[in-house]
Amino acid sequence: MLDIISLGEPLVEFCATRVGRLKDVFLFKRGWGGDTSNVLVTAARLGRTTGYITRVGDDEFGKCFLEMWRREGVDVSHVIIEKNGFTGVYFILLTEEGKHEFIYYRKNSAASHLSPSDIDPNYIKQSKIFHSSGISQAISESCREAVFKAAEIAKKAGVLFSYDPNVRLKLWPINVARNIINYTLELADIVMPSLEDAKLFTGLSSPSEIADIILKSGPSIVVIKLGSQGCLVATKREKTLVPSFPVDKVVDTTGAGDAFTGAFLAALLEGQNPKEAARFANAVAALKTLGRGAVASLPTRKRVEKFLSHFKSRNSFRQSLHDRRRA
Ligand code: KDG
Repeated sequence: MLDIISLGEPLVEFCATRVGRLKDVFLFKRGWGGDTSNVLVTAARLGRTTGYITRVGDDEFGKCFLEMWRREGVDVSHVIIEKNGFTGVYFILLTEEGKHEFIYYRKNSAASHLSPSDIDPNYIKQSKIFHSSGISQAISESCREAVFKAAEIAKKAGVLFSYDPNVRLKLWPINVARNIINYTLELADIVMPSLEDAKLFTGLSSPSEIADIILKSGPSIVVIKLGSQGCLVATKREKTLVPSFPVDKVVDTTGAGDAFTGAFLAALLEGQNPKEAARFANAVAALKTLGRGAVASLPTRKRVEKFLSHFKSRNSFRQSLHDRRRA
């Protein structure tokens, strides 16, 4: 039995090594991306067992991905290598401090050919969480159907369905995105959108109102990711703003939301409550922003624990100063 299974598209990543327009950047750092792959690699680095349902091309990049997942401990038994297919690619342009823009080369990629017939019900039934995203639903109709099939299998088998709407308007128009996302929310148990995305599919702007409206459609846990502000964790009983951790210098926020998602799911599986899981996930997301690309700077558990203990000792030092002043 695996802890987390996901379905979606991996993308080979070329991250600009300096701020600037595509025509002015000559050096790119090769890495690994694709929101659902990022979630699995995060959770695997934190010690959870994970598996991927996807398709890669029978090209060099497909082989590299398989090597990377094996190295990270992600199960690849349900990764299909598509004959004459190609693995998608994206470029990350750094537009200003910590901000980015994505340029995709993915239309008709191997992963976009995923379809319901690629879903092995037993693989999903034997996991604890099935995770997918709006990007997986946007890349093609057949992949969208595959997500729905997998989510329905998960629901019937009592496997939690975790969903990140991850809106990419380069992949589908907002009216289609809105309909599909709002329908999917009704199937999901855990929903983790960024505030920016949630504004697009709800038409609302307050994180608290957004959380309420998503909770009404069915999920039991909603986390609105607020970037440098942390996140709002909402259940039917309470809503809590969980602050982020300050870091010295944000280099690249690509994949920080996926790092959050992978860490949040990993922490829930370890028995942490949603607020504790959100604090842990905020730490993982903060550490991810220290490096370029979606995967290279994902922390190991040891690194996260060291980071958290640093904050704990800083806070207890502050508390003792405060107590001494009051005494
Ligand atoms: O969240 C980061 C991802 O968006 C990135 O790795 C690429 O999956 C990607 C996409 O389609 O934008």
